[in-house]
Amino acid sequence: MQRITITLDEELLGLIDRRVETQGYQGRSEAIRDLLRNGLREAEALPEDDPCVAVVSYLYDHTTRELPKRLNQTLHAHHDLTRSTLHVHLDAGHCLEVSVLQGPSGRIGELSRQLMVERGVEHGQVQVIPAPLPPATTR
Ligand code: NI
Repeated sequence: MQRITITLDEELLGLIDRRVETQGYQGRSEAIRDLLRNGLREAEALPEDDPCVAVVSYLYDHTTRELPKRLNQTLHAHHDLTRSTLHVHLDAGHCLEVSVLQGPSGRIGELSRQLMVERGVEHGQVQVIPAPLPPATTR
């Protein structure tokens, strides 16, 4: 095993500590390893050429400089993969977006990661569902 250093905000660390307590983990490292394994398994579930649809949801602070613009540009740059996006103005500063994507698993995974790792995105989640692509004439 190797030792690495990661930076987490207090809120996230609090959630991990609560998980350690309630789920009976030996410590933070074990809980984090478990979460990482689950996250990685989900991302690599399908072969990269397999067609799928994905539901990507992310909550963000829209006052983060340029963030709404960057998210929008990312979606436009992949317009062939994006089917629809729902935008909810949650409160004065936060927005929730739910994007439905469709395409080959590898490209869908790449696009969802790109959306979720933007600075200012606080919660990102993706659900990938195997599904055939629609016939070319209807796309
Ligand atoms: Ni909004």
